[in-house]
Amino acid sequence: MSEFYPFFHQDDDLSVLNAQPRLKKPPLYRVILLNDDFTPMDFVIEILITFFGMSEEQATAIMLQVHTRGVGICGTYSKDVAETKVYIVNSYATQHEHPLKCAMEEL
Ligand code: TYC
Repeated sequence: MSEFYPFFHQDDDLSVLNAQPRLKKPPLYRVILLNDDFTPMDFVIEILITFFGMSEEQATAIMLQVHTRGVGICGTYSKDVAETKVYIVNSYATQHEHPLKCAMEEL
C-alpha cells in the first residue's frame, strides 16, 4: 500500500514544531503640513478642522506652529489613511490654487 491512510497507519512519531508567530505591528505615519508664504492662514485652519477633525483652537495652534517653525503634525495614522489624508489635502489646496503642501513620514 503506497498511499497514506491516516486511520490505517499509526503516526505516533509525528512531531509538531512549536513556533511563535512572527508578526510585526504595521508601521504608523505622521501626516505633516509644510509652511509657505502664500496660503492664507484661514485656509490652513479650515483644512485642519475639516480633514483632521480639530477644534478651531487646536487648528489655530497647529497652523501657527507651521507658520513659525516651518512644519507641524496633523495626526498619526496607518499607511492607507495617511496616504488618503495627504492626497485629499493636496488636491483640495490645488483646487483652490494655494501652494500648501501636506506630506507623510514613517514614525
Ligand atoms: N505662512 C502662511 C502665511 O503667512 C500661513 C501658512 C501656515 C501656510 C501653515 C501654510 O501649512 C501652512 N499666510
